[in-house]
Amino acid sequence: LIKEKAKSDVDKLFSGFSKTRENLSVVDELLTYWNLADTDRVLDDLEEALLVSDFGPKISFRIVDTLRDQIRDGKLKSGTEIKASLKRCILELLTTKGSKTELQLGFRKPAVIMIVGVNGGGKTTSLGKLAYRFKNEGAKVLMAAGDTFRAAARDQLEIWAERTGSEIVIDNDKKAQAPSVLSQAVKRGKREGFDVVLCDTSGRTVVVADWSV
Ligand SMILES: Nc1nc2c(ncn2[C@@H]2O[C@H](COP(=O)(O)OP(=O)(O)O)[C@@H](O)[C@H]2O)c(=O)[nH]1
Ligand SMILES: [Mg+2]
Repeated sequence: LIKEKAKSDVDKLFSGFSKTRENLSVVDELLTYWNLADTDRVLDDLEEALLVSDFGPKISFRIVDTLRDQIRDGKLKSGTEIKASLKRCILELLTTKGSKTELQLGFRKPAVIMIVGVNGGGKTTSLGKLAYRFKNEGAKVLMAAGDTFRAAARDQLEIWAERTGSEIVIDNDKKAQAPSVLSQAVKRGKREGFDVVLCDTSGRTVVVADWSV
């Protein structure tokens, strides 16, 4: 019964985040059978569960440190209390706004942002999120489809441009080269008074030497 109740609590908190919820279901197991002697192991596992659920290292460490302090001070004596405290920590993070959430574009127009990183690391998705954020702040956004390696990458970026109401520069030529697409985009950004040019790239892999911008 306790396990079921705990599961429904966690489910309520994380409904809508299906991947995250799946990863966090391990927290249920961890805390249901928690006892004081297991604290270090359980907190390590909890930290891992938070990390794979996209909480980010800084936030995950902060949450686990808070719980560790509360356990050490005798404020939390059962798995249920730890779970309640975990919920409070997460809710607090979600509801308190940081003071520095505003994105700084710098003084030159357009600001050029190039997203780089390993293949599949979330570059294009992050670019879409940035575009959404900049649009909401009233900026005129231009995207540059600099991932010329994967044909589908352009389509993926086009969808983000539509979703966010951004303009996009694409070179549909099969032999299109990333530097040429990006330079076309920056030139257009200058000419047409865009506030920001968001450059997508193909990232890099160790096995394909020239798969990079
Ligand atoms: N869980 C999770 N998945 C993400 C996140 N960002 C992107 N993804 C997923 O990771 C996969 C690769 O993302 P994509 O943006 O195409 O990566 P890219 O190859 O670096 O451009 C996609 O299935 C995305 O939905 C994130 O922050 N969390
Ligand atoms: Mg991509």
